[in-house]
Amino acid sequence: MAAQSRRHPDHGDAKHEQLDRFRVTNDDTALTTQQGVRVDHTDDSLSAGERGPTLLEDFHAREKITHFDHERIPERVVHARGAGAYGYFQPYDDWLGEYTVAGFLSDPAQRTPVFVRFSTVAGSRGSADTVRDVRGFATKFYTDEGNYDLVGNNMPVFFIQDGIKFPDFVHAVKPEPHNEIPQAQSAHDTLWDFVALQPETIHMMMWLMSDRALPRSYRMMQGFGVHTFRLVNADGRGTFVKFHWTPLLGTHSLVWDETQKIAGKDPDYNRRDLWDAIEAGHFPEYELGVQLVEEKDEFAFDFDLLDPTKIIPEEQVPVRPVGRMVLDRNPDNFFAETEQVAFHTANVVPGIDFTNDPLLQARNFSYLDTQLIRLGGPNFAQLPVNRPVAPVHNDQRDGYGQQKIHKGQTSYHKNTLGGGCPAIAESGTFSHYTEKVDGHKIRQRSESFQDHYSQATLFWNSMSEVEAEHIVAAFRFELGKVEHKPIRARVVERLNHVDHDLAVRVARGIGVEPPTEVSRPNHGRSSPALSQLNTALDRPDTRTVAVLAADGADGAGLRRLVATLADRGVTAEVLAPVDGELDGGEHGPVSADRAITTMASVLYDAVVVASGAAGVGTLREDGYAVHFVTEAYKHAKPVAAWGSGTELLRTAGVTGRIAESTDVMDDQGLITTTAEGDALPEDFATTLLDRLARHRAWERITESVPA
Ligand code: HDE
Repeated sequence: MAAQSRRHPDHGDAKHEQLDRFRVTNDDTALTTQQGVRVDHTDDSLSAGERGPTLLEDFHAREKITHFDHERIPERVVHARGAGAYGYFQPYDDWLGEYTVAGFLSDPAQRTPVFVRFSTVAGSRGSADTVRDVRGFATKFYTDEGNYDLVGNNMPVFFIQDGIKFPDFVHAVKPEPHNEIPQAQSAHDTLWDFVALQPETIHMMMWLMSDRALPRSYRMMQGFGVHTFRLVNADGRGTFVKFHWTPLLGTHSLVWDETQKIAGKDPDYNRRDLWDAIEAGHFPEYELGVQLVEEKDEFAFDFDLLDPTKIIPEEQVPVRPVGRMVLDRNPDNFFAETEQVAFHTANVVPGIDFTNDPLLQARNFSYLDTQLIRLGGPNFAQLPVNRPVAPVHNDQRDGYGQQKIHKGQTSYHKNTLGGGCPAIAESGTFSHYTEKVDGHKIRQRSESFQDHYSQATLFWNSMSEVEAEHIVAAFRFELGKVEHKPIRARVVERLNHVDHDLAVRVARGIGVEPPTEVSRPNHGRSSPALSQLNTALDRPDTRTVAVLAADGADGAGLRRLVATLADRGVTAEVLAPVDGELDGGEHGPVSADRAITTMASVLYDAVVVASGAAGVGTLREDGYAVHFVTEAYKHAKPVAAWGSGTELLRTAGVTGRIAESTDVMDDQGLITTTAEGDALPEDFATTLLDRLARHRAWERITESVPA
């Protein structure tokens, strides 16, 4: 019952009441055809004799197979692989009411149901989660005034400035057309050919080569609306706005070697993490924040607010908190909900409007257009997940899959025969912002969009040493996969415009002559908000820890540790050479949650080795166990051991210092003590918790440790 109530939280949610009308189960039912005719046999076709031909008359077999033949719809051309969840959004207070009439953003009494779909971009529906890619972060707010879709990404800028280049960009990043290789990868010739020829991509490429492209979890990544949008208040006054989502658990990433291994060990890693967290009641939470710019300040920046390859540095315009989103319910059916959800940037409600950002303008065309083919016609807004909770009445009629039975004689405006209804609304309507526009018809981008490098340099300057190293390694990896050598050299030349040292470091790793001259001096400015090391580092909850143990393990110490971790919302799983019960000494048996061979260190946030001389002896002879520790250490994870468990660390070749007394030692995230049993000190667990909250021991040097 507890699990059930968690999955179906009762917060008077209008969207769930609506969805409930569509939910069906097969509990206590009999098999029927689509026509409701009961079926007594579905394993053998109707045939002329036991060994004879199948009869066309078999309507049940034909219907069953025909429906199956038509089960698939086209996957999204981008963002095909995703995972979704329901929840709600609620403003903290009413301060934003000064800037927008959108009640769901400014009335703290309103709790608006949402559906969020996270996604990768380049890969197909069945591709792995942990590839180097941008992540989609699309939110549908089912507001009382209609659906509002904030269709964002986990990076605040985009590859191109104008939507007309989007087909070119997507063709370049997707698998190459002649052999459909590589799947869900940016490390190939066509992407980098495009990048080298389109300098506006370079800022986004810095983000894509950074740790941002490898999120540890959808629950631990930021979201951005990317474009500058517009808020409109009751007086019709407009204010420019950028939207930010900030995860309460902090923004954290995996390391590259780890992501590649997870792609094989658990291709559903991020999707599973989201699902499991919600099932366990660890509801992901994000704070919505806004950067506001008065219209009079439109030209106060050294970049154009309409240019989606630019951020507004937070040090220039702070992010002001608006409210909180909680994701507390998994969908019931992946296809019906996560696959059929249809986002559209032009789904806006009163109080939110567009700007002339040329990327946004193209999106406002594309999203409706794409749903028409993907969902097979103009009635996709009637699919349960897409239905607004606000009433819908208009004169649009018919079309494939029409679900409504419109009564009455009229379906036109104006009419007298239908009493003039649906009538023109008099209040609560959307009125387009009355921006004055004037200009010649030209194909020409504004001069104010032409500085492609300053913010790429800003991003580079803002990285911590380890983040910068990861960026260099990523460029080396990706360009090292580019077969056509002149493309590598052209990208290095671009990087030389971002920062000379960056270009030289990348060139040295890919067999390209490093540039000798500085193409563009580094302006030296940085923005601390861009570094993930400045994220929340005080939340260990929802992390998972593997405890390696074998027969003879220290059951008393183990119980102490697991209890302290559980108190802080951290899950520990006991892994042993084989599944089942372990001898846990005088404190009775310990049950192993899984066999080591079914898991891998890359699926955990930290690894602990239990004390117990006999058990540790077994583990030291077990290559999987030894590798488990080495690999976690290599990936800068907290690695801990108590009592004789420390001997496995030595076998695993860790380079950090190991305690020689009962005092807990923390050497760059290597946490050890010789104590065991009931004497295992409390701060063994609390040190591990602190390290988990800080995510990784980035200061650890691991070059000599094998991967
Ligand atoms: Fe999209 N994008 N996009 N995009 N996008 C789609 O819509 C498109 C862009 C984003 O979970 C498609 O329903 C164009 C920026 C997300 O269902 C399509 C341009 C940003 C999702 C489309 C962009 C995004 C999409 C594919 C350049 C971040 C997944 C299927 C003008 C702010 C939504 C679909 C979901 C999906 C077009 C650029 C985010 C083809 C033409 C910038 C999160 O309509």
